[in-house]
Amino acid sequence: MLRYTVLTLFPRLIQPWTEEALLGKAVQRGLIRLDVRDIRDYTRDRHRQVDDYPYGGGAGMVMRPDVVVEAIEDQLPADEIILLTPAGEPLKQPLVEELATREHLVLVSGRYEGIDARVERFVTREVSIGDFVLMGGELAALAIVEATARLVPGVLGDPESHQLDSFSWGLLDYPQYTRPPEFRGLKVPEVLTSGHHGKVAEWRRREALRRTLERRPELLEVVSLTEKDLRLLAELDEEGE
Ligand code: JF5
Repeated sequence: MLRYTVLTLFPRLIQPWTEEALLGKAVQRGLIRLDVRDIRDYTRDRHRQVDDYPYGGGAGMVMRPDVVVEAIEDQLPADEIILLTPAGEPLKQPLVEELATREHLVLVSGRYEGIDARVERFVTREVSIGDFVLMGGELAALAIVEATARLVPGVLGDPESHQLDSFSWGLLDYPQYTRPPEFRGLKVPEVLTSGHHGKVAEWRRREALRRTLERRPELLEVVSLTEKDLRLLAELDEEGE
C-alpha cells in the first residue's frame, strides 16, 4: 500500500485535504495511507524553536537542520524523502509514475525563507512543482500526493481514465463536451454526436495535437508521434496558412 508522511509546521493545512473527495475516499477505503506529523514536535528546547536567523545576515528566518532531520529520521524506513522546493527537480508525469510505485514517501514542507542547506544530505530528492514561490511546501506536498494517489489502482472510478488523460500520452487533453447540445449559441462538434467511434477517436487525436501545437509546442518534441499523427499535424499546418 502506498503510504505518505507529510512533515509540516501546519498539520491542520493538510488534514482537510485528506478527508474530502477522491483522496478522502481512497484513505477511507484503505487504498492509501496519509500521516501528518508536526515538525515542531521534534524540538527539544523550552521555546519549541524551529527557525533561526540566517548566518551571514539578511531578511527572514531559516528552519534549523537539527529539528528537521530529527523529524525525518523518526519516519524511517522510507523509500523516498522528498523536500519540496522551487530549487528542486521539476515534477513531470514520468516522475509521478515512478513515485507512485513506492511504498512509503516522506514529504518535507518548509516554511519561512527556507531550510538549512545541510538538510539536503538527509533527503533522497528535492522536487519543484513549478517555477513560482509558495509560502510553504504544503501545497507542493499535496500536489505530489494527489498526482501519485490517482495512479493507485482503485482510486479513480474508471480504471481506464488515467491512461487516457493528457500527460499519460504526452499531449494536452482534447476538448470535452457534455449537455446541453447548444449553450449560448455554442454548439457541440457534430462528430461527437455522430456515433462513429473511429471518427470520434481521430477528431480527438487531431484536437489534442492542435491544442498542444498552439499552447505547448515544446511537448511535441518529446512525445512519440505515429505516422497518422504526423499526417494530422500536416493538415493542421495547412489549416494555419
Ligand atoms: C518553499 C523555500 C520551500 O515554493 C515552493 C515550491 C514551488 N515549487 N515547488 C515548490 O515550496 C515552498 C518556499 C521557499 C523552500
